[in-house]
Amino acid sequence: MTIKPLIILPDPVLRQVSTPIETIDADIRRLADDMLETMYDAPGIGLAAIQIGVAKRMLVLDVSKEGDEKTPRVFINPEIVDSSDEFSVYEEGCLSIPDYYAEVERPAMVIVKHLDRDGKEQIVKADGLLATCLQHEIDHLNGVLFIDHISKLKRDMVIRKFTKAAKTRGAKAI
Ligand code: GNR
Ligand code: NI
Repeated sequence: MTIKPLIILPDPVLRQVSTPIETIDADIRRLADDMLETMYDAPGIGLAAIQIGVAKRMLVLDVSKEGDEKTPRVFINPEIVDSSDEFSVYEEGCLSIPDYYAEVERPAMVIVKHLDRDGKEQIVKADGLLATCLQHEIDHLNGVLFIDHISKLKRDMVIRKFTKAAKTRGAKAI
């Protein structure tokens, strides 16, 4: 397993729309393992493949509480098939936007259809942090970031700050 470097705002890679995974083979399972290792190392509670530069529709997450047993989960080609009319607000962060946090309102409950790492179709009914995290990660698969759900004023401020920081790092493609 390998810890991969994270793609950071404003890298345009984060705006790519990821493509469905056709076959779940050894390469895909290795990608899932690398994503989990990268997520735990960060540390974070979720990671989408595009955050390590792979535009495939896969996410990993572990929303287990600190001290409890680790519960790594892999979602391949996830789809939100239903969501509640009721909303909830969480303070969100993103490994691709380090050290920035903001409140985001999302449906409190979602039903997500996906394939597990064995290629078996699964349906999960999620609420609480799991619902928020799944929606945050599925957004990544569509090139959407949590800052797209906050005010334009705040969003432009964050993008400006990260663009300046990238320039001083000499990062490519900005
Ligand atoms: O580690 C993460 N924490 C988090 C907290 C609240 C809502 C969403 C998240 S996901 C984030 C990791 C990440 O960037 N996933 O894409
Ligand atoms: Ni994120």
